[in-house]
Amino acid sequence: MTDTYQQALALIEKANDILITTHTRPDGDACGCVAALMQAFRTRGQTVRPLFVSPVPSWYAFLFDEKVPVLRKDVQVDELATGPFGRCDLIVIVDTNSYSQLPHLADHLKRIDTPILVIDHHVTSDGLGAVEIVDATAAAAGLVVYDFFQAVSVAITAKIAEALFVAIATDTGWFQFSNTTSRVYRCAAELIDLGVSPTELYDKLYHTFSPARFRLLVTMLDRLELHLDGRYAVQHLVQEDFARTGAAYEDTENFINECHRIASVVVSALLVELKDGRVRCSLRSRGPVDVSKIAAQFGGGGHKMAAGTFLPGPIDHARQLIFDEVAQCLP
Ligand SMILES: [Mn+2]
Repeated sequence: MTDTYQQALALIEKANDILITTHTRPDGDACGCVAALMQAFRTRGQTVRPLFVSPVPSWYAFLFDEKVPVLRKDVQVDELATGPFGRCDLIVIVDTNSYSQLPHLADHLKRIDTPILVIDHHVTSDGLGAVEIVDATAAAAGLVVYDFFQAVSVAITAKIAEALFVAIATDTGWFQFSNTTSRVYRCAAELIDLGVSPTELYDKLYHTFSPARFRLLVTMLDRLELHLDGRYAVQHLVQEDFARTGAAYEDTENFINECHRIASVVVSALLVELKDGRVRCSLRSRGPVDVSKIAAQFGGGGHKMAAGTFLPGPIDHARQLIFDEVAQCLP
């Protein structure tokens, strides 16, 4: 067993009351890892308190036995030190190691001296953890959790296997993205042997649109613009679109991938106007452009093929900012 695994295990064994969290806009990897770790900790008899900085999308809710509380909605920032969350003696952060990904929780984390264990697969790191299990070669944090469970002999129940499968399958675009290595397939195969039904999960994850979400998708597709010889695709959604369709902000998850069905598209951007007027920009790349560098220009981050950042509004201004950066990468 590696030193890092040993240190992580030591932290976990000492803990009675564990707060577990993940990045804003939690995706399948984030939700799957949190659900898997919660199961494992609870089996050990530990108290586990999940706390997210934004809501669990409805299509991942089946992973959890309870409704996961959201900071500033169900739990206020000043309750973190005084309420039940103040009693926790270990904080586990998965699928991120960046303060910017933990809005409103970051300041609390900087202030306290509760040990933090980070389990992540991103290159971007603020070094949040006292102990950090980070594997930037892993396609999903779910693989990092899986390897850790194997190394420290955590029994992977069917429920844990399902959560880890969701983590791995979603971060690889259901085994379609270029990060889908033999390691991914091997792990998926092990999880299937432990009781996962991929067909059932696929239905739960991908055939779940509400009519409102579908109408929002149609609106976005209708706004598609192709630039730079069809290599750059940009789409946007504004607040009025959410009001008109009845869809929610988290409904935009994975929308950006749709335009990559167009053969010429190398880089894509989806700009979503937020309630506060800022614009959330998601970026995807297929090919040589490293979109995490574009995101980093504006204080964001991510991976080579998938990244995101916040931009000042209005939407036309944000679109120009991103276009100028993309144009430099696609001469
Ligand atoms: Mn991930």
